[in-house]
Amino acid sequence: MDPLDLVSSLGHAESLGRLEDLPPEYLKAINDLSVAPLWPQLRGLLPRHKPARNTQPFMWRYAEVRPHLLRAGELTPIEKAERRVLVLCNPGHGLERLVATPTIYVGLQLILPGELAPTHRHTPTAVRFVIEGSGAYTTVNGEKCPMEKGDLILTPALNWHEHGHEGSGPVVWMDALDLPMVYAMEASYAIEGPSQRSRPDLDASQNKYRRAGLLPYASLGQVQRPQYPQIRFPWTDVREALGLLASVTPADEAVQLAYVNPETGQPCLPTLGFSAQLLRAGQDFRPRKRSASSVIHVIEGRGESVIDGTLLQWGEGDTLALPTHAEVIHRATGEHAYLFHVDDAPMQRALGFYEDF
Ligand code: 1HN
Repeated sequence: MDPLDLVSSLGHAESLGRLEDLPPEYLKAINDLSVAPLWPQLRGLLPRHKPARNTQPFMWRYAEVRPHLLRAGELTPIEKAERRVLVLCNPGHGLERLVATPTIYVGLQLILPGELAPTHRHTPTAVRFVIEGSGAYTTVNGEKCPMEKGDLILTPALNWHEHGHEGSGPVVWMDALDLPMVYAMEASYAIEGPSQRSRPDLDASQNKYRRAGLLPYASLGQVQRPQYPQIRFPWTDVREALGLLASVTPADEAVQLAYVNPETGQPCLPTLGFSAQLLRAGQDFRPRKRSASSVIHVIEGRGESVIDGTLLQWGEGDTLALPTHAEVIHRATGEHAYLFHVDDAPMQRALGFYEDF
């Protein structure tokens, strides 16, 4: 049977009534009551089989953005910025909405030696992924986390955080936040607070959760587990773990590690998911199509991706946006490449509709 006949046999019209089909006085009467008919908009809200997407497959080249970020360091003192950030805006959403994908905000943040980005906490959840430089730190609820290249640092919703820089040279990191969702919920706000520098608890979660399979003994008896036991995930450990995983993973399978809560094995944050991938040289990697949107940051290496037919050739420091339901091929050209993924799969799972195909 023709699929269109099947649709009509199920009682679904191919096209629904339009606004113009309604008498103007009827429309005015209901509009005056702040009421609108659903059917002219129904197919737009619920397209058949695949969502409508404005997000473009897109790439921001680090080499192109970096000079402007450094210039911002000259143009705008930290006191006038609080957070000196250039936001990566997906062209499919324009420059106003400040989104890389519908759910993921991404910015590149610069801190210079001696600067302090003051303490605050807010309802959106954030992570930092360090791109270059050394000697900066983020203090999260009193825990002082060093920031070295490739480190992932979590600042969960409503956790106090501030950034400082005790080294030399610029430090740049990528911020990823669930801000678009929280803002859409009309729930986004911040509170400023005093510096936490008086009570630094140096990198405590790193020392407690040093190795997979080993937990602080006392935590076994805890009825209430800490919501965010591990705050920092150092790149040196993740890179080594990826190398070991690669050595036992068949050539046609993904070498990818999820950043999880070590107490529960669940994604380390409730809204966004994070993973690191070793892309082996010289072979195409075709992940399953996913309902989640995502952002990929190139930690090391060179390569190219075809995303919904768009070819993006990437190198170290570049950042890519992937729409929901994207058809994706990645390949490393040259040596192995290392990718950091941010996705909204945890949010989609919580809402009950995450799919991969
Ligand atoms: C924020 O708090 C930081 O703490 C960075 O470094 C970027 C973007 C939007 C809202 C809050 C930070 C942010 C942000």
